[in-house]
Amino acid sequence: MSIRAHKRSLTLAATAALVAPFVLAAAVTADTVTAAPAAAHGSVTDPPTRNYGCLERWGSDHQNPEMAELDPMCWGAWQHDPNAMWNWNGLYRENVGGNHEAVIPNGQLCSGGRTQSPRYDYMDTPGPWIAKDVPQRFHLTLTDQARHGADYLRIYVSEPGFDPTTEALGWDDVDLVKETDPYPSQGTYETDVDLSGRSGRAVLYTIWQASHLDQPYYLCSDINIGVAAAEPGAAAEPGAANGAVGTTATFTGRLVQLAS
Ligand SMILES: [Cu+2]
Repeated sequence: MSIRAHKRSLTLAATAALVAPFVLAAAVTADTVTAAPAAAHGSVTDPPTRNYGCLERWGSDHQNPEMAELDPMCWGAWQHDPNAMWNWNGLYRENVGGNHEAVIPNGQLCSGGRTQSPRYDYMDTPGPWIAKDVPQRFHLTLTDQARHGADYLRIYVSEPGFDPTTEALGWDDVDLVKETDPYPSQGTYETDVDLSGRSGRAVLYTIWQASHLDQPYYLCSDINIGVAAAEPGAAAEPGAANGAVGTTATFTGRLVQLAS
């Protein structure tokens, strides 16, 4: 990705600081039709990554002091560097050669090995990140504003004993769930994720290997497995809730507002 493209994203973010992410995305796209074809990038938007979740919940209200109590990890993230949220789609490295485990140190998986440090460093911080309730089998969506294409999405889940509220994610904390086939250039890449047998809190870790050049993205999404309404035919596990359900529900109105 070109430096110029990144500068443009930053400028837009600064001038549109109070604008919902979908509006911002539209502005970037419109601005770049006649310029660089790939001015924005992408991320897993459902279940949302740590920084995308903070943008969804607080992008239009990021100076609200109530965030410190309602959503302390997002509060910390905004204090650390607001550009981690405005550039929710830029958490990547380049020229990794597929050697993800060699390049990304343990404890730094959620920041892509502190890529563009210090912008995304806070994503590695253990703590009570708001987790999305998901059934054991759910649908993952990666939004690619740049239409880079994907060589693959490689999806891991943290092991049952891993506690993201006290530990930073390492390679020995995750199990590979699936690796997808390539996707052609398009706006979203969707795939089903099957976490049968799992319940409770976990980190979903997605590596998106973009196709336009060697540009992998490293994406942590916090989830509560088996808490949400199950898909037809599958039984929910109401006992798996760990207390985050009420907090998540608090944000429903805000999410609807941002998406409209
Ligand atoms: Cu890109």
